[in-house]
Amino acid sequence: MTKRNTTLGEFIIENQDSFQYSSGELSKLINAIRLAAKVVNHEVNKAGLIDILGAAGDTNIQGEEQQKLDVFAHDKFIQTLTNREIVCGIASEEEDDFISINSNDERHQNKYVVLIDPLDGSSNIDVNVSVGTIFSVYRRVTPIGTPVTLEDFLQPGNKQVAAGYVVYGTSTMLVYTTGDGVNGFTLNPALGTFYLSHPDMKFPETGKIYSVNEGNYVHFHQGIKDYIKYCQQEEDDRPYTSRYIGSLVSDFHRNMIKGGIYMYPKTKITQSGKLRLLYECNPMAFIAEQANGIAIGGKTRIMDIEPTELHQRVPFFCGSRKMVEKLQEFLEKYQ
Ligand code: AHM
Ligand code: MG
Repeated sequence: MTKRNTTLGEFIIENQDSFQYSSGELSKLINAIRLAAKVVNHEVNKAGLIDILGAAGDTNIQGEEQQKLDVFAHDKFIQTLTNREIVCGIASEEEDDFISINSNDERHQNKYVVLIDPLDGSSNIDVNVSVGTIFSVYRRVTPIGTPVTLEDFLQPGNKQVAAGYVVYGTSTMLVYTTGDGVNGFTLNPALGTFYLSHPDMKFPETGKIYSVNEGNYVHFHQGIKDYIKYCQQEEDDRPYTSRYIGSLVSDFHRNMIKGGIYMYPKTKITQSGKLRLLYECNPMAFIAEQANGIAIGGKTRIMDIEPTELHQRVPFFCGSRKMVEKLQEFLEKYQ
C-alpha cells in the first residue's frame, strides 16, 4: 500500500513492475509529462500578469513575442517528449496532422504514441478559471523502427495503455491511470514536487451533480431534455444541483470526487457534439472506467468507438455509474 506522502517520482518507480509490458519506457514517458506539466503550470499561474510583464511591446525578457498559452503548452509537451526520445509519434489537438519522431539513433526502438490536448478549456484562462491538460498513450501497431502512420493513432480507446490529466486549479494536480486504478498527485509549488494526495480514486456510485451547457437546451434531442427535467424534479434524492465550469478536466475532476454526470450531447445543430474522441473523450473514459465510472457516446461505450479521423468529435456522457445508467434509459426511449 503506497503511503500518501509518496512523491510521483517514487510512485512511478514503485509501480513500474505492476505494468504488464514493463520496460521502463512508460515510466520515462510519465516522467516527461510530469516535467512538462510543471513548466506549463508555472506559465499558467502567471497568466493574469502577462499584460503587465509584456507591457513593453508584448515581448518577454528574451525579446520573444508573448505566446498564447495553448500554443505554449503544445510546444512544451512536444519539446519534452521529442527531446527525450521516448515516443515514436505525437498527435496534438493543436495540430492538424500527427508528428512522427525519427531518431538517428539505431537503438531508437520506442513503441509508444501520445495523443494530447495540451491546454483544454483555454478560453477560461482570461477569466482565471481552471484549465487542464489531457493525455493518452497507445502502443504503436506498425513495426518498431519504422516511421509511424495514421493507423498508430486511430486506435479505439480500449487499446490505451495509460491516460491522465493535469488540472491547473486552486492546486495543480496530475491524475493518471495505467489500467490499474486511478491515482491523483498534488503539486507542492514551493518544492516543485507532486505528492500522492488522492490514492485509488473512485467515482461514487451515484451523485447529485449534473454538468451540461444548458444554453444549448433547445437544440438537445428529446431524451436529453427529459433526463435534464428528471434531474430537476423533486423526488427521492432529487433535484440534483447543476454545476458547469465549461472546462472538461475541472468538471470531470469535481464529479469524480463528489459524484455526478457530465454531458456534452450532439445537438440539432452540431450532429457530432463538440468534444474530440481521441484527445478528450477516450482518455477521460479510460480514467472514468478505472474509477468505477461509465463513459458512453450514446448507445456505445466511448472506448469501443473505432476512430476514423484524428480530430473526430463525438457526443460524450460520463460519470457515476448509476447516473449514466439512468441517462441511458432516457436515451433508449427515443432510439
Ligand atoms: P477546447 O478544446 O476548444 O478548449 O474545448 C473543449 C471545452 C471543454 O473543456 C469544455 O467542457 C467544453 O469545451 C465547453 O464547451 P461549451 O463552451 O460549448 O459548453
Ligand atoms: Mg480541448
